[in-house]
Amino acid sequence: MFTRALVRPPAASFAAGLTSSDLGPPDLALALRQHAAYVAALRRCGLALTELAPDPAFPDSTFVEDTAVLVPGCAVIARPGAPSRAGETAAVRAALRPLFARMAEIEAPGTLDGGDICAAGEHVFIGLSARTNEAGGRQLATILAREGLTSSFLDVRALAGLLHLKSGLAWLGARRLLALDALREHPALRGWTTIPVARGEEYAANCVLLDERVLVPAGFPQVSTNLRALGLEPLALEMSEFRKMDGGLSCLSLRF
Ligand code: CIR
Repeated sequence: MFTRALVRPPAASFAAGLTSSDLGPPDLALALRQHAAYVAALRRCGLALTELAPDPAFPDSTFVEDTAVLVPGCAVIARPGAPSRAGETAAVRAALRPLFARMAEIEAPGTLDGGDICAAGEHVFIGLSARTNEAGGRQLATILAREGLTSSFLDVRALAGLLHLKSGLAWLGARRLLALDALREHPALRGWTTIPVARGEEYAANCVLLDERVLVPAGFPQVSTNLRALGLEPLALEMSEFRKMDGGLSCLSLRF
C-alpha cells in the first residue's frame, strides 16, 4: 500500500516544543533511540525512507505528519495551525517535490495540520480542530475531489484531550476504523465499522496500518488484542518521549 516514508529525527531543542501534557520533560537521548526504532520498523515493513536533518529552529519538526497530506500522485503542503510550526513546511516541500507528480498548497486564511487528516482508502476524513480551520479543510476537500477522492468533516473542537482527529481515529483497512468512543457515533462514520478503544488505552487510538501490520504504541494490550482479532499483526513501539510532547505514533512519519 505504501512504498516510502519521510521522517525527521527530534532536534536538540525537542523539549521546547508545544505540549499540554503533564508527563514531564522528554529525555532527548531516549527520544532519539525510540525514533531510531520507529524508523527501523518502517524499514522492516518494506518502506524506503527519506530522512530529513533535524532542525533545532523547529522543536516540533519531528512530527512531520502535520506538514503535509499525501495521496497517490499528489502532495498537499499543509499550513500548520500553530505559528511556531509554520516554517517546518519548507524542508518537507523541497523533499517531496521530486517524488510527486503534482503539488498543492493550503493557503491563508486556511490552516491545516496533517494530523487532522485520516485517509481511509478512497475516502478521507478531515478533522476540524484548534489547528485545522474550515477554510483549510475546504481547500483540502477541493484538492482531494480533483484527485478523485471523497471527503467528509468531523469537528473535534469540543472533544477535550484530542489535539488532532487522528489522536482518536485510525483506518484499519476496508471499512474499518479504530475510534475513541467520543467519535464512534459521529454521523460521518455511519456506514463504517468502528472498533472501540478500551478505557485507559486512548493513546493507542493513533496507530498506523501498513498492509497487514499495524504500528501501535507499546503498553496498550487491549488494542493489540482487538487488532489481532481482525487478522492484523500489531508491532509495538515505545513512544513515551513523544507522548510527553503530545505526539502520536502516526505523526512521526509521512507515508506514501
Ligand atoms: C504539537 O503540539 O504540534 C506537537 N507538540 C505535537 C504534534 C503531534 N502531531 C500529531 O499527533 N499529528
